[in-house]
Order: sequence, then structure tokens, then C-alpha cells
Amino acid sequence: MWRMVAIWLVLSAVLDPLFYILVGPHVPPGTMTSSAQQNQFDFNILLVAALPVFLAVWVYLAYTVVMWRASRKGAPEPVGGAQARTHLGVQVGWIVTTTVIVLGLFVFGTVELIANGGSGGGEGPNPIWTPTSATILPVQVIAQQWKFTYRYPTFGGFESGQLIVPNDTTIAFHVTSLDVIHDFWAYQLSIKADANPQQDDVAFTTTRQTGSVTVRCDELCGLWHGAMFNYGKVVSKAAFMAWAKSTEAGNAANTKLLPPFAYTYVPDANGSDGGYYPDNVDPYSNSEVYGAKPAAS
Ligand SMILES: [Cu+2]
Repeated sequence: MWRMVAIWLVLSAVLDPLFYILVGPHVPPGTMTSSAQQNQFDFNILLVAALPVFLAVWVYLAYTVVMWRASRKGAPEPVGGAQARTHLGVQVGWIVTTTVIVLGLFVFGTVELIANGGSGGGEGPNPIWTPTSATILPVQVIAQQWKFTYRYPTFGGFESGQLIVPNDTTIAFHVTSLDVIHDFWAYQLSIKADANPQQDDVAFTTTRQTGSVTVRCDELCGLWHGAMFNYGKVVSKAAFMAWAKSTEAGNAANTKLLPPFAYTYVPDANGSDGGYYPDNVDPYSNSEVYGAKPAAS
């Protein structure tokens, strides 16, 4: 047993730091935002804690295959049965070790969730864990079958089909849905928030690098769920201001036709509470001429 423990100790002591140094920086979701950096760190800690457990299983397996194989003459029989069952040291060791690991992970996970404004997760309409930045850029994410639209309330409320956000900026994503339950998952930003109709789900992160972002719907939402993705960008602050100002101006005529900015929307087919369609038009008709008088029947 002590020989096995020694092999395991040496392997763990060598491979754990090697893993952390060589593989750690490449572990998803990368380092594009504060929440991505933090989540990558969390994954690395969990992997470093898991590697010795993995090694223990494989060292034991390899040891038994080599030392206790049938063709090896005169090998000692492995000790089992009653002797192993009543070994107090093994029992206490097992209970103490697993308890320490589980409680340690519980405390670590809880602290990490609180430490960085909810760790990039959707916190509902009244977030408990908010970032400390003085300025926060709000970006609304509107999900519907089967696309995401982004709305920028501090730039006249224009809408964009592409998510563009500035670097070195704390962003509050306000995630909602027009129809069924979707989920906004901006992979490299390490942001993930459910998109529920009639709800404003808030998630925070701070951008740290420019680059491309993949956005996917992460909640089965109907026939084309798998096609519900698009790409976004983290750009420099100057490039973002230029894009936002020119899009605000270029879209102004269309923005005027949109419902005013709100944290949730009701796509009301009858138009009775300020929905998208005038009262007298069947939204499912072939006619594109909204506002026309209904045909006499
Ligand atoms: Cu969806």
C-alpha cells in the first residue's frame, strides 16, 4: 500500500503543477472578460483537485495489473476481506478526506459565485451580487424563436442583430424573451442567463480583451433551436462609440417604429396594449401593409 501511495504522491506532485502551468491558460472559457477569467480559474482549481483522484484510480489499476498478474510467480496475494473491513485508520482517513474535499468545494464554490458580481450568471430582475464599477453599460438581449436582438437603451434604444460591446467596460445584460424560454449564452464572455418572457434577467461582466464572441441559445426552444446562434465582438471603446453613434443615427427612422424601451415586452397581436401590430391587422395575414383596413368579408 505504501508503495502505491508513494507512486501516487510523486505523480500528483509532478503532474498537478504541470497541468496548472501548461493546460490551465487554455482551459475554457478563456480570459476575455472578468467572469471568463474567474470561471477559468474555478475550472482549474476543480481540475487540479480532481487530478489526484483520477491518478489514484489509475495508479491502483496499473499497480494491480503489473504486480498481481497471474503470470507473476510468487506474488503476494492482495489483502482483502475482514482485515480490510475493520481497519480503523482506512475508515477514518476515508471519511475525513472526502468530508474535507466536499466541504472545501462547497465553500470555494459559494465564495466564487459571490465574489465577482454573480460570476456571469443571470441573477433575475433584482441582482443580489452587483459589480462595483462606477459606470455600467446596459445592453438588452431580446430572444425570440429563433434569433437574438440586442437593444442599446443609452443610445436612443436602437436595435442590432449583432452584439457589439466595448472593451474595458462593465456591462449589464438585461435578458428577456418575446415568446418561449430561451437562454442567452455568450461563450467567450462567460455570460449565461435564462431568457424568460415577461422577465428581466440581469447578468454582469467586465470586458478585458477585444475579440469575437459566439452567442448560442442554450435552452431547447423549438424546431430551430440549434440554429439560434450568432456572433458578436468586443471592440475598443473608440470603435464602439463610433459604431453605436452611427447605428443610432442610421437606424433612427426604424427605431421610431419600435415600442419604447422597456425591460420586458408583450408582442400583443391585437395591439391593445401598445404591441407590435395595429388593431385592425391580422398579424398572420399575407398582407405586409400594416395599418390597412381589414378586407370586407
Ligand atoms: Cu432559443
